[in-house]
Amino acid sequence: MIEKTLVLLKPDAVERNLIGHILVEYERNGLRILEMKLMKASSTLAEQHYIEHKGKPFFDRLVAYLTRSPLVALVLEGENAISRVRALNGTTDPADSQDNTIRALYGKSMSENTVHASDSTESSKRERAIWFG
Ligand code: FUP
Repeated sequence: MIEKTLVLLKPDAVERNLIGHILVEYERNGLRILEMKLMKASSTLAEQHYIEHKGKPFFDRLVAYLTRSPLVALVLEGENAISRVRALNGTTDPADSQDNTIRALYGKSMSENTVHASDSTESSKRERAIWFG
């Protein structure tokens, strides 16, 4: 099934000039960039994006991280894009991520793990609406 997924190249990726390094991984795997923008996220946007984590101990740190400097938001499209992009990204904690995943290559820590990708059809729809209207 052809799917769309919402990806963020988070502030630590942009700060370290990793945009191109990360995009090449997606493009090389046949995923097409449908939308893309460099922007500084507001707290409101970051809180909406991570609403499922509201109230958790790491929530405020997560919002501060996502809003501290520009990020890249994009929509990727391809066959089984949602699960494929999650696999390319690797597990949430870069320390546990499989070799050659984006988080294993570039992730700094659990709280600065460089990339985000939607985890289901529903979250893809919700997150694409948040970032691209
Ligand atoms: P993922 O879907 O892999 O981005 O992971 P989650 O939705 O579980 O977590 C969202 C973000 O919260 C992660 F990118 C990292 C951060 N997080 C923490 O900082 N500490 C935690 O214990 C869990 C998640």
